[in-house]
Amino acid sequence: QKSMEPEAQPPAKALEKCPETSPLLVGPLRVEFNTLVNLEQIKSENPNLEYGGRFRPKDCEALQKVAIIIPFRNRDEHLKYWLYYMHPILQRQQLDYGVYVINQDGDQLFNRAKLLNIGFTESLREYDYDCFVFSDVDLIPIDDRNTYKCFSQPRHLSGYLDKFGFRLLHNWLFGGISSLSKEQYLKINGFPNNYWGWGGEDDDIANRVASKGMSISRPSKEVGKCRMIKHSSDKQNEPNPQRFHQVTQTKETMDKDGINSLSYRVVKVDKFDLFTKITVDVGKP
Ligand code: BGN
Repeated sequence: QKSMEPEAQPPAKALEKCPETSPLLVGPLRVEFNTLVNLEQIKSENPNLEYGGRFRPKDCEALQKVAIIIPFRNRDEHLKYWLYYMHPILQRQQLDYGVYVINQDGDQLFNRAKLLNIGFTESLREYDYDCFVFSDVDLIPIDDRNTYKCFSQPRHLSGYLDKFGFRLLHNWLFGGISSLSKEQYLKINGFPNNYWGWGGEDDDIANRVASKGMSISRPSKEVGKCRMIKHSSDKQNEPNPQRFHQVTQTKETMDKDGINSLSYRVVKVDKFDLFTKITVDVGKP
């Protein structure tokens, strides 16, 4: 029999898990890059963010802890659009997330996949993330049902780009935005570290996924459309002439080149309101 006496305050109840599908989603979005956005405006429109670009839903326990990794160099204008569009979307998706901009120091050839490996490692030093979304800075989904989380197979979130007439170029395309759980990422020994310049590294990752018996999942075309910010090609990110050969060697190289061979130097960590920026020396070819 329960006593009628007033009881001592019970300890704070653990939050219930968030639902499988967030009730906050709105579907198709208007995305354009003609109106300039500024950081103060983005900050005031996202009052629930925590320092360093972190967020977790306050009414329920997020289903996944997601580190969003953005390889970066000299694209501040693009990053503002990314933050402007993505923070509201990610909050509606009820994710426990953090945004990590991995900034390649110096002016050597760009190395996207190595920056992604660094993002994996550095984000895990901060928090026990279980899912990693790797996103180029110039890509925005135009439907918030395209959830930035992990699935039972590695996922390609940007299969239907405006740049390609919203058509999937081919079935093993894996560039742009992708997600892998910690387990999936470790199973393929992370990403290659030796693709310097543009192209091929995503094909290598797709080869790794296939060679470990996994497949690439995607949202439907209705949900999976994305827009890319138009830009001229970057200096020091010219197409890598070795990529055609490199992608034929994945099976031989993947066990010795990846997260198990990653070396770099952190130059600087900046915690901003909307993101964490980690500037790194990735070395040179
Ligand atoms: C492919 C590139 C990818 C890029 C897509 C879309 C190569 C290697 C060929 C063996 N791959 O052709 O890296 O994501 O185009 O732009 O060039």
